[in-house]
Amino acid sequence: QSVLFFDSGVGGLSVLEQVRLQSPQLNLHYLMDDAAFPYGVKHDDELSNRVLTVCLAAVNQLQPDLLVIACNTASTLALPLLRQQLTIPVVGVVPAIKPAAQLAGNGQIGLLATPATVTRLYISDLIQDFAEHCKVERFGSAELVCWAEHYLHTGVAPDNLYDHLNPWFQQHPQMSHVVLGCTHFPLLKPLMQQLWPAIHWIDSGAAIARRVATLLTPQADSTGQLALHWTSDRPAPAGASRFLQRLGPLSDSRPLVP
Ligand code: DGN
Repeated sequence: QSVLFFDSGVGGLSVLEQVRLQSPQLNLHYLMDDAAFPYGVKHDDELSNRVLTVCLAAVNQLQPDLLVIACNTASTLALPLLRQQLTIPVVGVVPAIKPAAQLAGNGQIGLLATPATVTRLYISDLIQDFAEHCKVERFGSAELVCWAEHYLHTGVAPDNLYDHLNPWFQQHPQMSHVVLGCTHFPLLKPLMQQLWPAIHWIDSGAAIARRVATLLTPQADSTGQLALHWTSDRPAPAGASRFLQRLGPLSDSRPLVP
């Protein structure tokens, strides 16, 4: 049985990694829409159309049993539309505000996501439903997405990250838990933990892996293949290839034209 993971760039790899750890026998396809990267600054209509077009084409070509939209920006916008159009189950990633609010009690939590995600109505609803008892500070960053992309290629200077985020932490010294509401950001977690050791960082990767495990049961003799696809006419994305090859050999690596 196979799962297709979808994101604009390398971010969804943070979710794929958790699924691989939990269900090593599943066959995993990773698709990055690098031709339309980044998603976090696009208008809603343009983004919904793009996500729908690419996902329908990819499901048609790869025939997965399950689609994981491993992108908060796309999930908080296009999940209902995708579920209408597809017959396979679609799992989305939304910021882990509920668990963070449970852990923080009456305290203060931060939401770090793309500029598009932090302004979504979906987020206000999540906060109203699950985090009314605590204060939620939002920070939308397109820069962090780009740094996460670079992180897999060349590394990132910790100073850049520090200068970008530290004013926010200084403004909100009570903030104890920060939700990584963009799948790119857990890739930077080792660096963030070093820079702000007192903060608890919370993402949705492990929860998505548990959800996937409840929906699919891999065949006992499956070896768990890994494949990489991208939508541009550029060569195979080096950072994503390296990341996946740490998890196992790649059985397939080729562009997918929507
Ligand atoms: N990884 C995406 C997310 O979780 O929102 C953001 C990607 C982007 O293109 N900005």
